[in-house]
Amino acid sequence: MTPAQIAVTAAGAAAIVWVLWYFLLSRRPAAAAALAGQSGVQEIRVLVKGGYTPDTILVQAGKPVRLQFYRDETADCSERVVFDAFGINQTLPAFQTTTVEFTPDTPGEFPFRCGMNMLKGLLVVEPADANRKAASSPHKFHG
Ligand SMILES: [Cu+2]
Repeated sequence: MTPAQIAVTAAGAAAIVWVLWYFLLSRRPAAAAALAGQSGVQEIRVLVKGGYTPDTILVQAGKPVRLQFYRDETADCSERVVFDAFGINQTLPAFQTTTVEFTPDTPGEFPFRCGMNMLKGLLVVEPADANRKAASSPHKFHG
């Protein structure tokens, strides 16, 4: 690996550790969203074990969403997670964290589910906050 690749890998690992720490130590209610730094990526960790925890995920429209599904079981039921509205049908290996990324452009409520439509969750996309949007312009210069 080049130093740049190592740096990117290390940054990714640090981000994952932060997400784990954040959601394990801060006992949040059902809905949770975190804006991670200047990138404005909304990172949410979801525990997959007999269901989705949290099963309601609150995000803002127009900003990238990064869901970290940790599947803490081998039950076939939760083998896949499906977001019909976003064309996502992702395999979730057992005892691993799988990242699902997309950007919801329109506010609304978008169900997600397992491949068999037994486990269910809901992604709630709220209109982007006008003030926040102005402060996190994607065209901001990175020095
Ligand atoms: Cu299922």
